[in-house]
Amino acid sequence: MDQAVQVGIIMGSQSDWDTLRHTAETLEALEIGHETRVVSAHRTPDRMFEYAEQAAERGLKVIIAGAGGAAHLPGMVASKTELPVIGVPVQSRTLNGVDSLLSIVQMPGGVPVGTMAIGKAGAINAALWTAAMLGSFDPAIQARYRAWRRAQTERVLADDRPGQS
Ligand code: RP5
Repeated sequence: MDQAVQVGIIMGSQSDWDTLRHTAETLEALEIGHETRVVSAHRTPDRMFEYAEQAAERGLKVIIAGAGGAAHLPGMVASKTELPVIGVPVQSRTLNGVDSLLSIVQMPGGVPVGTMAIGKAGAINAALWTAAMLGSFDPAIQARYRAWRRAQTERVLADDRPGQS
């Protein structure tokens, strides 16, 4: 069954894919339609503005934007769309992602970005937070999200001996 694309996953560089692929994989597990694009705030600013300006009319409901270092992509996209924007700070090589986190989280009042944790955890949680939000309006997504969380709990309960699995 074709899924309507509801979520745009964008990232500042090809090198961010190793982090943002966890967002895509989690959305796939939840059967939430999404697209992935490299859109750089600094190297392709015109593409960034075009993407942000057209996202809502193309039917997207949420934009997840990952970037590292001077991570301006989530904030700049948020400045050009009323869609909810979630920022994923990529773990940078030089400053371990603290630079990315601070660049994304410290938005001025009036232009919100929902900021996740640095790296893989943030990438997964961006997808789960999206499922929680879309699930408020879509019972099928909410049921899949509930099942995903339940399966996680069962996995942890089933394996309480560290170092065995
Ligand atoms: C940012 O610069 C990207 O989001 C990436 O995390 C970082 C480094 O990019 P590359 O030099 O690896 O292309 O814009």
